[in-house]
Amino acid sequence: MFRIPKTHPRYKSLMKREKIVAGIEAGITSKQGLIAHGRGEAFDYLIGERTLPAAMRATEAAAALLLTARKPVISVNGNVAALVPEKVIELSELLNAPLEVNIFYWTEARVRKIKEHLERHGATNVLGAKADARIPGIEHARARVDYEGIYTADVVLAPLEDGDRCKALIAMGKKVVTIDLNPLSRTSKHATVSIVDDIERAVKNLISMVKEQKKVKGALLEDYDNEANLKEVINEIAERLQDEDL
Ligand code: PTJ
Repeated sequence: MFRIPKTHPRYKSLMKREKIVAGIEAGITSKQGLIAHGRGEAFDYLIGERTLPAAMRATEAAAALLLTARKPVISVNGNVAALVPEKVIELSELLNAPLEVNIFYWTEARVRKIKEHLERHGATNVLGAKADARIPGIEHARARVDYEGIYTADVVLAPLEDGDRCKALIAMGKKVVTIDLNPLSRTSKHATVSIVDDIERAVKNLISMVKEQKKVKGALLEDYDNEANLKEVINEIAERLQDEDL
């Protein structure tokens, strides 16, 4: 990894790049993952590299949905595995939800490497290698899922997801929580709950909220409207840009 001094004003952002590059070198992240990361960075700049109030409300709703799920599953791709391996494992343990490796740029080797990478970080229940079921209506590799995992899950947490698969999972009757810095993406629009935030910040917040809500069991979901929340995100970004001293 390239050494970035902690005093660099863009330390956090540069370290994320280093993790993605290391993921590519380890055969975990796809080269296309770099491009996706760059798009995310651009949105994060507009957002102000912090969690927006609307994203916090979405995270609360997501925690409630995941805690009340019968069978939640967390989908992990090459970017997620490179950026937040420990955090997705912690969340998986708190929710009793298995991790399932599910990638768009599918190769058998990459599925195996992501699984081994998560196991090296302490994961004990990583699905995705069987791929013994298919999500109907999708022709690309992300249709390949484990029957005992995503195929029979009622709620899927699918960060940095593909719009097609999000739509297809919803068509199967599942609820989908996504984390995507782009509030205009097809995934954000189709998901049940879209958290428009950076994956590191969002998973950290989700962990805290799952811990809090485990005690209270609120009815946070009743008033949640994803479309309205995405509009709120866009308003908050626009307000920030108007107020910004350029
Ligand atoms: O590992 P694979 O083969 O499954 O490939 C993973 C990528 C991410 C390359 C693949 O799913 C892909 O091409 O995704 P998209 O369609 O580019 O969508 C990724 C979305 O994630 C974009 O809308 C980005 O803005 C967003 N994004 C990128 N980095 C982050 C992010 N959202 C949250 N946190 C990030 N750090």
